[in-house]
Amino acid sequence: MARALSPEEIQVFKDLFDSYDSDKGGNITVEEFAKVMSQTPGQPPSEAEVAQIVKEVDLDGDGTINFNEFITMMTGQPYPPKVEEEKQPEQQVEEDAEYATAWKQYEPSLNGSITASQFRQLMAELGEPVNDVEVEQLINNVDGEGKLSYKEFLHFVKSRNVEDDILSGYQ
Ligand SMILES: [Ca+2]
Ligand SMILES: [Ca+2]
Repeated sequence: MARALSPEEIQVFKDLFDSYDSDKGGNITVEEFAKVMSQTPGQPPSEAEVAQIVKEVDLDGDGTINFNEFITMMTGQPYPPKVEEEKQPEQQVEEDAEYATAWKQYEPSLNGSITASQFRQLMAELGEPVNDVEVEQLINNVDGEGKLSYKEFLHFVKSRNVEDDILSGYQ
């Protein structure tokens, strides 16, 4: 997942954008872009070359670079960031099926409960081993009987995956 830009970073891009957008119209035209290019050291690109760059960056096809297109060009990532697509229902069902299958090895009806040690084994088999603290919190706090229902289990693995997703966004 792409890292979100901080307000400070966006401000830096905004200042740069404004310096390109010499008539402050909110768009960088080919002419404005060529002007900036001609001020940078080295051989300035021809207007045709600049037009080609603008064309590649111009995602909405209006012939100029707006602020969002500008950030996309500078960062190489879509801006504003694409909203993560909701998980497809099919995928959701498959995932539940995987958990249900794993669960059924210990408790075939999905209506009963498993013990803490079964829960540990189950999670290890899913490739998501749990630590003592998690087991303690989950099993002893949920129903006070030292057992875990399928519903509690499902809730746990799902909320755990969400946390992983959030944390991995910062790695
Ligand atoms: Ca302009
Ligand atoms: Ca455009």
